[in-house]
Amino acid sequence: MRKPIIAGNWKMFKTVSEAESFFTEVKGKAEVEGVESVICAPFTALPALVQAAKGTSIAIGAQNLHYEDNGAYTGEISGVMLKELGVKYVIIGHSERRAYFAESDAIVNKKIHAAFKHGLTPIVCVGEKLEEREAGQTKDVCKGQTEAAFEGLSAAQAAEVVIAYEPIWAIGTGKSSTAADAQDVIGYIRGIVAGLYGEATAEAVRIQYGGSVKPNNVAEYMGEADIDGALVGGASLEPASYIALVEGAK
Ligand code: G2H
Repeated sequence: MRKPIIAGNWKMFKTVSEAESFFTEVKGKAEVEGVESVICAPFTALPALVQAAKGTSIAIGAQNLHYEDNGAYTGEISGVMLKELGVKYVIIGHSERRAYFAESDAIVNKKIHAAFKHGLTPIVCVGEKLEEREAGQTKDVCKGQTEAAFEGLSAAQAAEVVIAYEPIWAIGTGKSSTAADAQDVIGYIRGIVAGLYGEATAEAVRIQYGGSVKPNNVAEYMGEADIDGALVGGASLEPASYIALVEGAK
């Protein structure tokens, strides 16, 4: 049985003090038996959140890492640094990183290997652009991104990966994929993993849907056989909304 996982992706929102007050409000509430609750915050807020999350079941994640451990990479943060902080998850290959920071499939793959090297669990984003969807290329795009992401991973590592299927046209737009359409693509992605590693690994991999998930639609997605949770941006920023998302994933 795969444990559902709700991950808030705060993107470039919240100062340290804002993050601390958010956490005070969700502590004990965004903690639901049988659901994994993860907050992926800006780097600056991670130390305070890791401290605040001690003794709770809420895990803390970063939104990016560099694939090298250290070096002359001005402005970057490595897996070594995140691991020492006590961060558990790291989002890799979000479409905003791919679009605005030129992250290729090859870089995404290197970052996934770096995450595993340092005991971090990667949340790997895949998904098609609007024009790709309209051209009927959704599954081909997801296949290419998934196969490139998993290149060189062992079956044990592959089983640990969390995939987030995020159709780019649905991100922050208020337009969400229907649960049935999301299930169709996510079931297909699980089949890609089965082709690479076999059925047992594919059954273990958790695949989230992401793109305008809200408290009022999360249960619909969770009702689908292959959807194991959600990666949520805008609706994860308010404590009451985040709590409702975690409760909705039961
Ligand atoms: C997609 C998602 C979070 P939102 O980027 O990863 O954001 O829920 O605001 O569409």
